[in-house]
Amino acid sequence: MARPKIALIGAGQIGGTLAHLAALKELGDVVLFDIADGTPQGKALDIAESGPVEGFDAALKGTTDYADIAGADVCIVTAGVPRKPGMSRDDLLGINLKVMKSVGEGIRDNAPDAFVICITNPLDAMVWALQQYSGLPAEKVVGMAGVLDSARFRHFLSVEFDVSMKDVSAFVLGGHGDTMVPLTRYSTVAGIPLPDLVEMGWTTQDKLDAIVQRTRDGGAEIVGLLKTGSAFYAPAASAIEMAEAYLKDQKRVLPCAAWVDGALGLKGMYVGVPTVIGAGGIERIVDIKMTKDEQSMFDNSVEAVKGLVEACKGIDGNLG
Ligand code: A3D
Repeated sequence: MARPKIALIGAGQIGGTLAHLAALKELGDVVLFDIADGTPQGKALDIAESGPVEGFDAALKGTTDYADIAGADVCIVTAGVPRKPGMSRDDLLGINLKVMKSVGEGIRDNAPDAFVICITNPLDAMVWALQQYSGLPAEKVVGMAGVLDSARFRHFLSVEFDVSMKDVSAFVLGGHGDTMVPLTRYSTVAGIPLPDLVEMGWTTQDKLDAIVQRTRDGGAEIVGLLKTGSAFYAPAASAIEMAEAYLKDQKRVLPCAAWVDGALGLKGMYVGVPTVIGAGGIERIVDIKMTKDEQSMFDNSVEAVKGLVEACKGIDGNLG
């Protein structure tokens, strides 16, 4: 059987890291696409030349021609611009919406059967626009944010508790922005929920609140340190986890920005929710129950996402 084909649209910081990880994990052959001629070709060749050392079997190709992504099984989209210090994700909306139009049309015309993972910010609005522009089925177009936000939460918790990150599971819902909702009740160490761990004296409520806030600000913390761009190692690893779940039909339960129509009281919108990813793409939305407080935080986040989608419609009247 031929190897799967993975198309990476955008060969910048995240795109290059995605290509490297996909090759190391032998997920398939990789096509790196970018409009900046030379960058995708250079990165593809550089990674391919690491193959004999790492011992992976994967072909890598860099291109500026959409025809080269033909028949891709997975497309991961990072095309656009990232944040600089002082910018919010929402400041990127106007520029990146135009990018989503050209990328959506490129995928529609060349890889209409792909599972598409969007990473470009502001995430929830961009994945919605990408689905609109590409016309692909909603269950095949999804945004990466929840896996990353949960990974940041898990990392901070594992440091606080001095336990392996493997034994910490965490749950972050809502839009990928300042209003995201880390759910402590559904986050655990080896199955023990965080509120119980506070009662057991493993941490204090104040420390837990600070970790929740640091998770919300996780992207800005990295932007502030790097000064020239935003996070790329953990975002790439997170998207690769989603791609692998699809390619290997793993039925992973992962939080993603997915199209929700009916579950969690929502009527047709993209927002971060727990999903099941398998060969069908987003196969299920996990319709969890929330407390009153959690619901009100989630509603607040949903409203923020709706505001961004309305802003997109204001820029391009053909959307919606
Ligand atoms: P960067 O290193 O600038 O790479 C972006 C690439 O996109 C560049 O190589 C550009 O040449 C290319 N590009 C621009 N326009 C087009 C186009 N029309 N077609 C194809 N390629 C194009 O950025 P990055 O890789 O650091 O970040 C990429 C995106 O991911 C940004 O929008 C970030 O804000 C976003 N991001 C999202 C998360 C989430 O958790 C959702 C995390 C980190 C970054």
